[in-house]
Amino acid sequence: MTAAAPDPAQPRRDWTFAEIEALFDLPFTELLFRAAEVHRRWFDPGEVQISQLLSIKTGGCPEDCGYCAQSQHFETGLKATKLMEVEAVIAEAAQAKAGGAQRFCMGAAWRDLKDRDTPKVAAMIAGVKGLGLETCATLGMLTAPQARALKAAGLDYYNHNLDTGPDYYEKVVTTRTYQERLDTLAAVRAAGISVCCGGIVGMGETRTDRIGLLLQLATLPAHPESLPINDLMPAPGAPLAGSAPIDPLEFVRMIAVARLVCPKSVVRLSAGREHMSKELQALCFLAGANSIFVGAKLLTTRNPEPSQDERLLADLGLRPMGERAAMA
Ligand code: SAM
Ligand code: DTB
Ligand code: SF4
Repeated sequence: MTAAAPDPAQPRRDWTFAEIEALFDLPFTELLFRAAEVHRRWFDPGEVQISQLLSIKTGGCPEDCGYCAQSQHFETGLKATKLMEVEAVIAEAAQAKAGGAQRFCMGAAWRDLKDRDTPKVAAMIAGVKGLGLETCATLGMLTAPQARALKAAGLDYYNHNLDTGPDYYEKVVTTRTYQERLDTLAAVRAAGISVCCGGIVGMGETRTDRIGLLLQLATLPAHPESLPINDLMPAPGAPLAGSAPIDPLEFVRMIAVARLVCPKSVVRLSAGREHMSKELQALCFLAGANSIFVGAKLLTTRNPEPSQDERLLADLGLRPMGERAAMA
């Protein structure tokens, strides 16, 4: 019996380290050209998906992620808060929608979701969904029944990042394993929730670690529907805050290679735009990024002002994803 031919309509999931390394090694303009070509094959390159974040429970997190302002292991000066009230979250989501957000992502500084908090979070999800927004949450680890409960409440996406390559992971966080991240991703996928999974660069990792992260993402049982690439937002007091910043062209390469290895994923130019020039962001869109966070705040750190982002999208001739279809 001969093996079934690969389906050209489906993205490859058999990438190797050497193949991804070879993409990084391409001359910069050749890499961008290829990524831009693939971007056009799967998406309208004039469109950008627009998400907005809200921290529904800030700080005091028991995990020790070395990049994070919200870990209780470090003195970052951040004030911890309790889980927000449902009505307050829905009011913030309504404002986000009025400001042009298509998806509303609720983030909590938790290691894992507690069953006692699930009904309240489910009510937030149902309320946000009721406004006509796509819903996303990032609440730490989930069990399979919790993932099903969130799906039943109307959760469209779950964000759970692998953060970096497996070899660098223990330099970044010691309170959980890579495998635990993969287990939550499997529970999310099994519940029928779309997966938002990516990582962070600029944490002192090497290109080998960045290739390691993309290799993991590109060989998951299914590619993430949403793939955020975050540039570290240094949180004073967090151990990785003093990492040497990533070279801007290397950041663009990371976006371009993500686009090539996960061609159908919506690649988000995620945290870090606040310190990026509009020219650098333009290169990222050319390299295949097609999503951003809007709103002056991410979870705890700054994002560009809405007026600045409106200007950016207008200057680049980019429009919100699906807007043209919605008007037709
Ligand atoms: N506590 C949950 C977790 O870690 O899965 C959800 C919230 S956590 C803040 C969501 C993601 O934000 C992290 O996985 C990490 O990739 C990203 N992140 C956190 N702090 C960051 C920073 N200072 N710069 C860039 N990305 C960051
Ligand atoms: C993701 O990949 N990036 C977002 C979202 N998913 C949850 C978080 C960025 C956080 C940046 C640091 C902060 O604001 O605390
Ligand atoms: Fe906690 Fe998430 Fe921050 Fe890690 S990234 S310390 S799990 S809030």
